[in-house]
Amino acid sequence: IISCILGCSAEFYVIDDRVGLGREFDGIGGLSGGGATSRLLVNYEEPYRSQILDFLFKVFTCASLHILKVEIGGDAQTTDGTEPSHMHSKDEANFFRGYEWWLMREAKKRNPNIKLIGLPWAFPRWVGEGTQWPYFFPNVTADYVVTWIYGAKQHHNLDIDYIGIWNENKYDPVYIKVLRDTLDSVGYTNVGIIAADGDWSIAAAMLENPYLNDAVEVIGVHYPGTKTVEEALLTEKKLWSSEDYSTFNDDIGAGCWARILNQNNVNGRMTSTISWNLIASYYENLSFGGDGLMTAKEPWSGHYLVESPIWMTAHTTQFTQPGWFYLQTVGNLAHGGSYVALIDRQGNLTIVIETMTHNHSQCIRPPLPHFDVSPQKATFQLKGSFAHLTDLQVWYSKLDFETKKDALFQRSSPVKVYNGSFTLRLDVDEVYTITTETTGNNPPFSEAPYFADQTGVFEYFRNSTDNGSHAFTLWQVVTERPVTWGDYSWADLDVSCAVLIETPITGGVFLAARVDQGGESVREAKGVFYWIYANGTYKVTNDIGNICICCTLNGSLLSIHYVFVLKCASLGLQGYFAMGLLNGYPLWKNAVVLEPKNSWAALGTLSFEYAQFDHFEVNAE
Ligand code: 147
Repeated sequence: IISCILGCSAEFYVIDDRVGLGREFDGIGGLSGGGATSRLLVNYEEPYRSQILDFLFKVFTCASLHILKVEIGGDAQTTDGTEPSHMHSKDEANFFRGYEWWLMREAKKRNPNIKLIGLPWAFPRWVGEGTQWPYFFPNVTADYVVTWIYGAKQHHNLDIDYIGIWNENKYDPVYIKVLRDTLDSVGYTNVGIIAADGDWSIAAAMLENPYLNDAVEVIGVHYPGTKTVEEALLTEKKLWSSEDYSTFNDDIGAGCWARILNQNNVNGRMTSTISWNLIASYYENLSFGGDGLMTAKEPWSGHYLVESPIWMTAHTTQFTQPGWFYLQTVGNLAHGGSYVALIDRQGNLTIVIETMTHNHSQCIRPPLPHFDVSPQKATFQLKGSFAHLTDLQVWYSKLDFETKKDALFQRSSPVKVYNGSFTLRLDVDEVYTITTETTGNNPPFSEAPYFADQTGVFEYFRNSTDNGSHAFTLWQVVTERPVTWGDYSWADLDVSCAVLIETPITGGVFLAARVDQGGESVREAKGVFYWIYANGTYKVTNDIGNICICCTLNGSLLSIHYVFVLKCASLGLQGYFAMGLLNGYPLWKNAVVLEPKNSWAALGTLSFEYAQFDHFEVNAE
């Protein structure tokens, strides 16, 4: 954020709530299913599984999603696997199959206000009465779907907010009406119908058919390419991109996601965008591998990846909520990119700006028409309720395709607002959130780049007493000596370890005790070092270098000659005296150690070489 250098001129953008509000914002979401996209997540062990769920759902933490959409399992293959139905046959029901119930519960735990959506991709054969058509007996299908909503409440205390028809398939106005009536008849009047999770064609039908129009609360389309159609606008219904993205989650995927999150509203008046998929938790060589906001496909190792689309999500989700309103003053930037502004009508304002370039923001579909984006200066003029603001919080990302060193959801110093306006110098492939909200949170980036703490912990700190050039400091936050790893007070002890030297003749390993230095000064460490060499000799030194304290410097060991098997070495310290064993055989003893008196135990190698260690044990008094 830089003020103008001579000669540059900024374009002006007005942010004003006096001209009236735009559409109500319904939230950003992720889709589990369609199908089996979360399959591996459920097998992660703790704490990893909870960490992943926090990254997705915990409020003001990373993705902080507003919406979770799940597949209503239909016993059929639906892209990356099968999800089980709650009713394999007409006269049985089980609401504990699969993992979507569990996922919805976990999401609710982390965000009680998260909106839940269910949508069938497929149905068990009995629902179609033996056909491939679920609308022959609309009551049967409606009962089947409403039973799922009932089971969610009854067995998991989950309130489903929206229900869909049949993913990317034909809809039937009669079925939609029957579904609405069935929902109402059992008291689910608050459950809204989304239709038809395909193209925009239902909009024209709604204009013709008042019953259909009444029954549908949200027109949900897939992969709209940020555009809408005239009929959809004429219905005056909520318009959602109820499935979108489906792009590999590298930085181009992040560019796609950042662009459509803004432009689905700017160009298409849509008020919700839902990512297929929530999390890539399926084997990568299945269809559309890696097309999730993050990746967790190795439950056996616990490894998972928080990919850049998670941070693009945070730019909107951490500073808005469903029920906020878009302002009418949203739009495109003069030199490419877009901005949206949202308000909560209680004084809070969030502006999200993106400048994604064409080649760095292509989604899987539809094809993206050419456009240009170039660096630009943008002056935002705050009017109406926001004219009086004096400073705003700033969050920043840059997808850097040249250096590959991204800035992801970084907090910057607040921007000063002078006479209602502020100016940003925008480069390409960036996202800015400019907001009154102070709740933003970026937990995994508490450390400054390249610093590796050795003693104490140094965290990024927002120094609120200094709004000038020191608004962000590095803050040492440990104020008491921690219960350290290892025991700094170890004095009299036995250390033992099975060791395997892999380098013949020149290789070597050590076991040590009373080691008084680590980190940067480890080269000056003193202690008792018991060295074992591949050439069949050993040595005992008082430092990590070579001050010998044991006279058998060149002592030859009968059995130590390099062999590729583990040998058991032990080192014993008692007062001023040290002794060493190899494979239980006392090799040396009564070596005198005056200093240091106590400290860490350690193991290591003679040089940068392969060696193996097993059963490291410390027995201290
Ligand atoms: C969607 C499905 O709804 C998802 O379950 C998942 O399969 C996703 C993967 O990208 O795709 O279905 C579509 C498949 C193809 C197109 C659009 C949606 N298409 O070719 O336009």
